Amino acid sequence: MMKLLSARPSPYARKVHIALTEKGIPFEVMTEVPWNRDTATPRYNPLEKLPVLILDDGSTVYESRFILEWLEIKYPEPALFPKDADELLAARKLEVLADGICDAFVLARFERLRPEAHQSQPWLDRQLRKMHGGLKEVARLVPAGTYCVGNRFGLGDIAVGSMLGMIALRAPEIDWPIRYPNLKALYERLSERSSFQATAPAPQDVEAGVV
Ligand SMILES: N[C@@H](CCC(=O)N[C@@H](CS)C(=O)NCC(=O)O)C(=O)O
Repeated sequence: MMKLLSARPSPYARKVHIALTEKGIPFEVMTEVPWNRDTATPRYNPLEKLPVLILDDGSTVYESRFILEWLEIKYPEPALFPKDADELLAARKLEVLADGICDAFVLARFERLRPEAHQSQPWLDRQLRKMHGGLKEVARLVPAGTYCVGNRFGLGDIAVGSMLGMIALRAPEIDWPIRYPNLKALYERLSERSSFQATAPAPQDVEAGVV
């Protein structure tokens, strides 16, 4: 059976977990803290990041966007990528934005872990600006009262939903549910799905700093 190397707070791993669940593919979860000294992550991905999909023959697929594409090619039904070209591009754009917001959060988080005297406020401001700018653009692109693209659940919802869940948990001071009622309604709708309920993010203890 396929294995998913995952971390409980990771929005990138959540995307893959949701896609596997929605496609009904049997898999086992291996929960890791990629920052810990004893993590297995580098054994499966030389870039030392999760999520990683470990296949039955021992080969591996990593990088959440690529994993979702790999899954769509290998397990086309039920489709999570829109068939219409413009809708597919719209969903992929939302994924670029959602992942980019998560990337900015990660950069800010590690900056905040540095000794206070060494932290760069301009760098922190820059990442926060990207998060706010990204959310504003996602809110502009997501229609009110339905799924992200083409009235059907799919890639855009997986990416945007995973990102919103991460912001809700890790950056609750960002007031996106008040500012963007369409995103709030979308997140509530997505949270009713069992694939979202089964993958709700949770913090993990990181034993050391960066090793
Ligand atoms: N672009 C990557 C990002 C993955 C990522 O940053 N994962 C984090 C966990 S949330 C990680 O493993 N970080 C370890 C590292 O960057 O060395 C993806 O979409 O898969």
